[in-house]
Amino acid sequence: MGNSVKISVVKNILEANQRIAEENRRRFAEKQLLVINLMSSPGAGKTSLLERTIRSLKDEWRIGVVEGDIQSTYDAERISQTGAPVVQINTGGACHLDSNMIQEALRNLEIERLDLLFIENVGNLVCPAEFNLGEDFKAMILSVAEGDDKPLKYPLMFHESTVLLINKIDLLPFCDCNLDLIEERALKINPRLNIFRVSCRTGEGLDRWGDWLKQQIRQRKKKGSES
Ligand SMILES: Nc1nc2c(ncn2[C@@H]2O[C@H](COP(=O)(O)OP(=O)(O)OP(=O)(O)O)[C@@H](O)[C@H]2O)c(=O)[nH]1
Ligand SMILES: [Mg+2]
Repeated sequence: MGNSVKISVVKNILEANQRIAEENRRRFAEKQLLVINLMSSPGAGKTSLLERTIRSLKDEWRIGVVEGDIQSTYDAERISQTGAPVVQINTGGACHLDSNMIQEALRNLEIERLDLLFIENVGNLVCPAEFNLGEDFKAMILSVAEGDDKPLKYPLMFHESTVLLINKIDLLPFCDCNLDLIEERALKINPRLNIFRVSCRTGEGLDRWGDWLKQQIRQRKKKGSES
């Protein structure tokens, strides 16, 4: 009996989240805006990737960011240095963003002026993957220092993501981490993953990621306003 009550509460939360996510998705589609939900454990390199990506694409495309953190405006300040419009969400303890928080944040962002919106989720390798925000797709970062066993231990995020960026490859000489093994394990969970090996420190691999992203923005515009 106790169990069934608990299950139904969780289900309600996820259903409510999904409903608002669909509203967000319709709004994004109307504007033909590509929206990417960026997830990883704390410190894997989400903000560093955004800084690099914005700087290399900003002459061609208009990019905005929603920053999700438990507290502080530190990441939003980093992003604003690039000149991109940014809104900070503080979850006040929650370990993930939900679609309602995104709906609120959109009040402070002129999305009609954007081609691409990144949502940097709260650093956490588990919970963010459970909550759709209305994005076109999810992208995740795994840094080599976290170890090549992570797809085995945290499969949901790998399963839900369209993109896997393996970051900090400049640190490979100092880590016991086998990149081929990460890819093999991740692809077993999700064969459709697009995988990029990158370093946000040296810039290695980021051109390929940037080219792929530009292609996605163009495709989103071609697709028009269907969600
Ligand atoms: N060596 C190395 N360090 C990196 C790389 N990418 C990021 N870092 C460093 O890793 C640390 C964390 O990077 P962030 O970009 O802040 O990571 P994050 O995922 O946004 O962190 P949270 O928002 O706190 O979850 C910083 O000190 C970065 O300079 C990389 O490719 N190589
Ligand atoms: Mg960050």
